[in-house]
Amino acid sequence: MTVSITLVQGDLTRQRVDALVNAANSSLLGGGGVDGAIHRRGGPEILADCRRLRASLPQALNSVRAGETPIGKGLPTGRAVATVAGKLDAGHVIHTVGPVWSATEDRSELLASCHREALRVAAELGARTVAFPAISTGVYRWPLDDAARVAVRTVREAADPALFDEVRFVLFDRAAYDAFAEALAASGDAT
Ligand code: AR6
Repeated sequence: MTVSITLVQGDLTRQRVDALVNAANSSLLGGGGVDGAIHRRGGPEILADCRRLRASLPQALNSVRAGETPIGKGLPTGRAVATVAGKLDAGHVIHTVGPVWSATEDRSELLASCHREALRVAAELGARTVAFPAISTGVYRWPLDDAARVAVRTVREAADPALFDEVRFVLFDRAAYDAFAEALAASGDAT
């Protein structure tokens, strides 16, 4: 049994789910893309909670892992933390920091880690429906097809169907939707 993975073309900030995943940056203070949209629609409560979290990041993360950005410089790439969801139709926002695409270095393990960590935090919160954007495929320039393969494979491997009813990828445009649809079909064939 694998978790139910669904695809929607649309706006992540309009989803009614237990938890929404934000493609944030290490500062946790907002930015463009889906991050900007979440803060705009969700209102100032989310940013206030992000500021509180920033101030307590070592405790919030429990531990720092070898090789990670030292705490004090924000949330390390590949990790995830949860805040309130403000005015959004969601129970929580889980902020994760995707890797910037590199043509010379394979950072796919960090992209996979974003999905695993977001799911781990969601499970801790008891969130059974979780919506993800296509992390790293905007400002961070990760090619859609490859990002889709990593995201779908990781969710299939990491999401325990006993803990989650649905993991939804919310894709902003047709190209992103098609890339995820292809990755999902291919991963289904493989299992
Ligand atoms: N709903 C769903 N998907 C969206 C939405 C939306 N409302 N808006 C954009 N996307 P990006 P990244 C798609 O740039 O690449 C921010 O400034 C978008 O088309 O949001 O991980 C942060 O603060 C793309 O497919 O995130 C960081 O600094 C995907 O969401 C940086 O960008 C991700 O694009 C993170 O870059």
